[in-house]
Amino acid sequence: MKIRGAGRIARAVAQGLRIAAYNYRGDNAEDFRQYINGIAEYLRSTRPTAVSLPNAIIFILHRLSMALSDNVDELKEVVIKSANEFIEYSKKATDNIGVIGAKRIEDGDNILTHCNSSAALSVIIHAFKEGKKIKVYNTETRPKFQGYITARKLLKAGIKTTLITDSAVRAFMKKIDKIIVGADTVAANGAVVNKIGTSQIALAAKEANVDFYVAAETYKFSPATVLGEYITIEERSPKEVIRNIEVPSNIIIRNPAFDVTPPEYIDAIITELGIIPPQASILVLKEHYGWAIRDYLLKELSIDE
Ligand code: RI2
Repeated sequence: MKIRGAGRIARAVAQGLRIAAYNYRGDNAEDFRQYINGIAEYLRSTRPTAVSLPNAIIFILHRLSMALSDNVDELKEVVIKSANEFIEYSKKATDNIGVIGAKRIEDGDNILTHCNSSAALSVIIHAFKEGKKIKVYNTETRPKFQGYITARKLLKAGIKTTLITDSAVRAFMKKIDKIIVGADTVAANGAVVNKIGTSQIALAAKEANVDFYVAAETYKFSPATVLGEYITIEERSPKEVIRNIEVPSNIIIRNPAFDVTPPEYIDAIITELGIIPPQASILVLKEHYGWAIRDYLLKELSIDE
């Protein structure tokens, strides 16, 4: 939790593999491949929900598997270069989402956002920089209160911001013109996994006929879901929920960190390549992750190419 935000987590993982490759001191290519795969597995195990994390890993490992060289220095270079490429792409994608998404924001809009998403903030801040007079309502986002980070960033950008409790969302819905949230994972059917509470906001938005947008880079789309894999929702410590409150010792506390918003509740997904209806997620996956879907399939069926 020291590194928050699905995009930032993915870049941190790419950086981790880059450091690992740089620090490798052996001269055996097979040993190097095993060492990188081991570190990739360890990094993969750190957080279960955001697909940006395994997507950063498979991007780099795929390049490594395509490199036929037996020279360790050359293989190290492949890992370092592809990690750099991923990090650069990721930063640019967040910016591009801002440029594209800002077109959907109108002068005078009241926007609601939840948690702390760089992609969603990119849209809001771009629209504001274009001169659109917007106001933002943002949720506290229990239990980790990432909404305070969002409020600070919005205020720093000069945007008028009102912080509300998560449970106040429906009470404020009449004031809201648009909702923009980020994503940790987008499934093949267009369902979006994001910080807990997102699906309730989407439900309230649907009822009030308020547009609900998701800002997500294409590496937040999950190739494994094409093959029927479920997305694991991270369940975190009850201590995050109770903090300093006295509770009975036999109380049961649940603390899922994310929830699933079905595609019917989402008006559009803003990606760095354009705005798509959630139902078109499968096309993004087939076009940009065809190779990954194939790799997963070959591994699952234990087929040698
Ligand atoms: P960006 C965050 O989860 C939030 O759920 C946020 O909406 C999502 O990642 C996307 O954030 P966490 O990783 O990549 O903080 O848009 O648990 O910054």
